[in-house]
Amino acid sequence: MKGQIIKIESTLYTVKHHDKKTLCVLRGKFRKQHILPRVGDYVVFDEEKKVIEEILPRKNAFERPFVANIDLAFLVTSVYMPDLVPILLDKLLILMQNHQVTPIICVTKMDLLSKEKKQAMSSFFSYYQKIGYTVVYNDELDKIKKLIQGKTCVFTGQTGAGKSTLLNRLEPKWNLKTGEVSKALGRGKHTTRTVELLSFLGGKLLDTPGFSSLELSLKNEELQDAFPEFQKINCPFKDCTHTHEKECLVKKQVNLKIILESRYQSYLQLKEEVKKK
Ligand SMILES: Nc1nc2c(ncn2[C@@H]2O[C@H](COP(=O)(O)OP(=O)(O)OP(=O)(O)O)[C@@H](O)[C@H]2O)c(=O)[nH]1
Ligand SMILES: [Mg+2]
Ligand SMILES: [Zn+2]
Repeated sequence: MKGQIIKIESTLYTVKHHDKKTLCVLRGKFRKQHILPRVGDYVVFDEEKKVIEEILPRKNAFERPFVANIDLAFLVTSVYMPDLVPILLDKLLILMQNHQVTPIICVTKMDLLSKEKKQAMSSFFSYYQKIGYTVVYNDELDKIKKLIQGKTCVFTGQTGAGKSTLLNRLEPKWNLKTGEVSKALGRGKHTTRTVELLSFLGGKLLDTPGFSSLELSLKNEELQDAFPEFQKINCPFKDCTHTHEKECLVKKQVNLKIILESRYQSYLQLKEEVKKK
């Protein structure tokens, strides 16, 4: 029988087949082969013996959190407490694209900003919309529900950004634990620890303790593709790195504020990281 792993607790795997959940263990061969099933994995399992026999081919896989077969990632991005970190957002966008996951930028805590700051943030995020990303605000529940339908989705982002809070708003019965930011940050711990897929609107949702951008190991060529707004620009020098070149049109657009300064800074920082490797 085929099912999807929706939860892992030490050596126990919850496998879901239609609406039925079976608590399974692994067949010994997995440990020998050093392959471990992840949440999101589609598996063949023996319903009577309650053993997982086989892992089916994956669309994608992540190490932290340890998940597979993700379609959509909500990059939950807080504008205040915790503050916005543009490079973190840019890195997550690239990480998701590299794993064939569609990223959705989901903005939280706009209600905590003054009118001026709110305007500045809105224009920051409309830049991302302009270059082709989907942006939603965490009060746009209907829009978010439409995006989720039929997909396996993850909610990721800084600790305290409001992932669990948003999930609870989508489905109050989940009653996920949410944290006081100051405490959560002070302890340096996440409120969300276990990884579990929750069924919702024919889709599945995953509240995570945050994705690790450590998994982002880019090659130089990939970096050029990672910033869609740079790709359209034809610098006079064919292999322009958009760094030291005098005639660089990307730099020109940064100066003219057509390209967002923080996007260019992210690019430069990632370029340095690529070089170091
Ligand atoms: N004012 C305001 N507070 C919010 C909003 N979203 C979340 N919060 C608060 O922010 C705090 C942290 O929210 P959580 O949902 O626990 O954050 P999380 O992203 O799940 O954090 P971890 O599980 O630690 O990764 C809670 O006190 C929430 O009430 C928002 O849009 N506006
Ligand atoms: Mg949480
Ligand atoms: Zn250039």
